[in-house]
Order: sequence, then C-alpha cells, then structure tokens
Amino acid sequence: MDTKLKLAIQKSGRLYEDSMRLLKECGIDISNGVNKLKADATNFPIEVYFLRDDDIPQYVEDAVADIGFVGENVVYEKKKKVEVIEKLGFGKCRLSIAVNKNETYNDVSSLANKKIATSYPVILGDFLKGKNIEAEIHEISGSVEIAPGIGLANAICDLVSSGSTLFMNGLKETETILQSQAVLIRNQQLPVEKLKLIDRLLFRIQSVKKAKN
Ligand code: PRT
Ligand code: ZN
Repeated sequence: MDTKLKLAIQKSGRLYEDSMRLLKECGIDISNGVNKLKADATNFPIEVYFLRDDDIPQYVEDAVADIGFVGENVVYEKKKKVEVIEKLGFGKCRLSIAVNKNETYNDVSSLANKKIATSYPVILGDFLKGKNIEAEIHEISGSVEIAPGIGLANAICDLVSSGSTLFMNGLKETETILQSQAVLIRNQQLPVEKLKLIDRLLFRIQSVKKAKN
C-alpha cells in the first residue's frame, strides 16, 4: 500500500477555513466528502481528519494522525510529546492576563493571592511559578471574560485578538504571557517515508508563506 500522511485539522471553528485554504494554496485538493470526519486529497498522498482542536496534540502523540495544524496555545497547554515544526502564519492571538479596568495593576506582583479564571491552567501555572507568584487558578472552560463581572475571580487569563471582548466586559489587558499562532506539529517517531512526505508538504507551505511576504 502507498504511504499516506494523516493530517489532523480543526473540524469547525477559527482555524478550519485557514487550514483548508493553506492546503489549497499548497495545491492540495481535498475531496470534501459527505462524511466530514475524514477526507482524501486527490493529488497528494494525504488524508485529512477533522477533529476538535483540543484533541489534536493527543492524536498526533498517539500517531492516530502523523501531523496536525493547531494553535500553539493548545500545544503548550496539553504538553503532549509532539514536535512543532513550522509556524503557519494564521490563527494569531495572544494569551493575556486582564483585570477590571478600574483596578490598580502595577506588575505581576499585583496578582499575588488573587483568583484568576482561565481555560489555560497549565500555561498560567508555569508563568506564575516562573515569576514566583502565589495565586489561585480557577479553571473554567468558556466565557472566561465574564468571571470578574460576576465575582468569580479577580482576574482572567484568556486568548485575545482584537481586544474587543475584553473591552466589552470592562476589562483591561495587563500582561501577555504567550504569543500564539497555528503551527504544524508532528509525531516524534515517524518512518522515513512519512518524513519525506512531510518535507514535500513543508516545502510547499514555506513557498506559500514566502509568496505572501
Ligand atoms: O470546537 P473546538 O474545540 O475545535 O474549538 P474551540 O472553540 O476550542 O476553538 P476556537 O475555534 O474558538 O479557536 C481555535 C483556535 O483559534 C484557538 O485555540 C487559538 O489558537 C486561535 N484563536 C485566534 C483564537 C482567537 N484568535 C480568539 N480571539 N481563539 C479564541 N479567541 C477568542 C478568545 O477566547 C475570546 O473569547 O476570541 C475572544 C477574543 O477575541 P477578541 O477579538 O475580542 O480579542
Ligand atoms: Zn477547543
């Protein structure tokens, strides 16, 4: 059987369109089947799996998928054994700390003994540890920006792109703890035939990126 690369991308959401566009710009045509769990390329040995972004690092670590397109924020939060091989230039955002706009905030020490709501407890925990700050991390899965307004937390740590969500919730951004964009990740133990296919894909991705600069 011919070797095929198994690529995991987000099924729907902020990375879906750009992931599909990048493949197209790389000259890879995906036959968009009715069953959108899996699709084949017609002109490159690749098959695409459509998954929730949070699951992509695990699938790649387990070699269910060989490679994936996913946000660095998810890669660093999940701490799976995968290799980051290329920044893809889309899905740009930052993971930031924000507090009530009227709150005094001098520097990270202002977070000491505060309660911080986030969906990124691992990255936030590492950041606070690195700064020697003791604070309580309150993990919530969504609508993080309303936490200070309803008295659930004193601060939040969440993804920001335009900043309008923070603004609309009366919050101000005080620290950026991670700059993020979509990246190409790969399993750490791939056979040489798959590595060769990744090199072919990577060459095309880099050409697309160069053409845009
Ligand atoms: O269903 P699934 O689990 O796959 O999707 P999801 O809902 O977890 O993720 P999704 O589609 O919202 O985001 C996918 C990825 O896009 C993230 O992991 C980031 O890598 C990237 N990305 C880029 C963003 C943003 N920009 C972004 N602005 N992800 C989320 N946001 C949210 C943020 O959480 C906040 O609620 O947008 C809001 C802030 O936006 P602004 O423009 O108001 O600042
Ligand atoms: Zn998700």
